[in-house]
Amino acid sequence: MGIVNVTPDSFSDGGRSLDPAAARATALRLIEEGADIVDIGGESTRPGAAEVSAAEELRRVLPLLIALRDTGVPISVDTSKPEVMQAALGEGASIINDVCALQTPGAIDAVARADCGIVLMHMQGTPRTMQAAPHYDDVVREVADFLRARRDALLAAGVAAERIVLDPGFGFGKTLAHNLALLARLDALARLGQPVLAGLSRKSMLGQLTGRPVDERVHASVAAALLAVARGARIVRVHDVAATRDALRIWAALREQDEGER
Ligand code: HH2
Repeated sequence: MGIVNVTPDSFSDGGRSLDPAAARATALRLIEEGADIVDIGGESTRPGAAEVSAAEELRRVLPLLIALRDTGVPISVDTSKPEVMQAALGEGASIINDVCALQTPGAIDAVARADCGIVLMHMQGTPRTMQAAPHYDDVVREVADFLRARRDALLAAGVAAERIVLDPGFGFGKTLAHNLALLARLDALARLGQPVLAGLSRKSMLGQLTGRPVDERVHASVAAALLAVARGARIVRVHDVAATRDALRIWAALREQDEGER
């Protein structure tokens, strides 16, 4: 899943794709590099980011969604607002990616009757407050319990299980230790029975581990994506599609070799 943030303030690529032509060029490059899904975001979720109205989010997201329709690549829209979900689905979005796991009133209704995929992500707190003092007694169990409950709420609303993807929400109300525990035990989330999505690309945990600024975290991001897939992630949300695909190709070739020898 390649990321295009149509925002002035995203932590790694903010401001780069605000212009519609630049956004389209970025998305087409990601598709060319091998993205199977393009995820469009119109509101930054970084800690302390400014809130954006639904009208402004739609003004940012819809033109790019429409411009990418003829590529045939599934488009995901990263939003927590039911109005944006509904409008995006009306314009052909295939997936709704919600960092609030459809907890906003009206969000489940906005997606339930569409035929879209749904990404449910875990976050402790809100983007404004989430990094203040994240606390868990057992982060893996608590994240798994939350995602299971949200999945069950969707099933109860009539959403087919095949439509639901779960995401631990790396960096969303988590310390480095919490993020590492979740990455190490991604298999526990995969055992809930839904595909798992991992979003680690360029995140601050990689900066904490390498000492590198956000624009120098490509290698760390590729390593993290690879490890996430090796531990059960089925979708990786990344800024650097070509580098990630290359790494995954090598991993897949080795896995086939291992299986052939067994
Ligand atoms: N991370 C970000 C945004 N959306 N969605 C899912 N499902 N999983 C994630 O880990 C995730 C997400 C944050 O990264 P980015 O989009 O690069 O930055 P910003 O939120 O500042 O636009």
